[in-house]
Amino acid sequence: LEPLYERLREILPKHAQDVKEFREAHGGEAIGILTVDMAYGGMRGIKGMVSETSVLDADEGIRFQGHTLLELQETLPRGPGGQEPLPEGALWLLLTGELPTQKETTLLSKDLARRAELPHHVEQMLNNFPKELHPMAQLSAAVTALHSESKFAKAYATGDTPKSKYWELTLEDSLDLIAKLPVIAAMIYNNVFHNGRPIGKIDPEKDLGANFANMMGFTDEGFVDLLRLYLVIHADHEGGNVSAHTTHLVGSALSDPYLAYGAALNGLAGPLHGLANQEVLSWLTKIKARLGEKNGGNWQENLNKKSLSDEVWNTLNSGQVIPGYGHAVLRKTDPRYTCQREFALKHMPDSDDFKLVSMLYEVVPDILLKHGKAKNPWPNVDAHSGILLQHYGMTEMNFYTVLFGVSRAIGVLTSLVWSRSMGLPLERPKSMSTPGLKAFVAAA
Ligand code: NMX
Ligand code: MLT
Repeated sequence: LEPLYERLREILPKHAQDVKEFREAHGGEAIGILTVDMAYGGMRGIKGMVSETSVLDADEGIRFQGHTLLELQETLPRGPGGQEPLPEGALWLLLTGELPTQKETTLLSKDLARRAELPHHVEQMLNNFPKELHPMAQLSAAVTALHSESKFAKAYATGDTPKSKYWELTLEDSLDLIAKLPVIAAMIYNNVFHNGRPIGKIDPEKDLGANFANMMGFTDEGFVDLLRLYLVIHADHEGGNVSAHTTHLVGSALSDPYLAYGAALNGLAGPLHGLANQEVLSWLTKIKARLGEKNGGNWQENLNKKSLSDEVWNTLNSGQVIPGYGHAVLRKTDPRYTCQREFALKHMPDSDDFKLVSMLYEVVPDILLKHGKAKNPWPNVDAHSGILLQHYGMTEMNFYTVLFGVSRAIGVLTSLVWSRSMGLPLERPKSMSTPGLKAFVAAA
């Protein structure tokens, strides 16, 4: 992987110097105001951290190093016979800010295949977990246990590793972890849902998505391509979301990438964050059961805007959120939703599940607006992903967030590399108490 390292040895120190000069010239300039509501309101809208890999615009959606997802679908190298971008290409782009060539992407695929093996104790741990333990809990525990492999932690412990070396050690651990995640995920999938079926061997000639799909027992080219797309679009969503922010926060204590990402996965496992993809599928399943209740399970016959509106209102009136809708930053339809919709239009236009999801798209935003609470009534990434996986036979919905977890590592760990290269310090914002805030306001 020397070409990647060489490129980064040019790019990252130059960037760090640029940041140093920028801060010397403009470090004292204000970039926003803080209000009492922001302190109570989950810090929404506060520009309080730097993340170099991607930026989210409320209307346009995410850009990876300046590129929209649509641009990446057109420009990133694709897998053999496939039409979707390779996650390795996204990884290269997020790390360097440059679109990789096919050759560079293949180099990365081969390098990741080489790093994929798990230590025996992690395999043993995964094989010992009870099937009932949620796949996300298994994933986060296994990632944390990979701490035993950390080159960063070992080098730090020697006491004579200069700070200038931190980013390279972080990168080494990050690449190792990104390579091992599909193996861990496939073991969890096969253990929990397929009686411990062996995952087989990684093929060094294949890309990460193809190997990942094959280890879980999927060989259909359509599924492989979907998985590649899935791993690209979930990879990064700027720095403030729960999983990215957690990686940044824990990593800022110089905990190694395994410890930082293990913590992030515990946040991704929450229903308001990554678990929403599972919640969506379970909600759709309940809707279908109710629509089919009175006519022998034939829910399709009762699928219309009126019956769906009733379902949506029932969910809201029982005090639950509509999973897959709303967002803390986005104020329009998530482009990650749109590109999955395009995929469905291309590959499964006649699917009944797709019809259901499409009709919800016509019904839910108006209802959420009438309901009057959600600031964003439009669908996010999680509203669509489950039915695509169902279409290709991955029906086990409590595994879906694990796929998100395999992907998210690509963005947040590259961001961690950038953070270490800039020497960003321990994150430690100031908190206040309510009496303190009241006193502050009274004195102002
Ligand atoms: N259905 C019903 N109510 C909603 C929804 C929704 N989809 N979205 C927001 N609200 C409510 C929210 O619960 C809050 O109510 P209350 O004042 O009673 O606490 C109110 O609207 C204002 O919330 P917002 O400011 O619009 O949203 P916030 O930034 O706090 O939260 C989400 C963002 C994404 C957590 C929220 O929209 C939500 O719970 N959505 C459903 C879960 C989901 O799809 N999560 C996945 C996000 C993407 N991801 O992968 O991480
Ligand atoms: C994400 O991909 O992390 C979600 O859309 C949540 C967010 O950005 O806040």
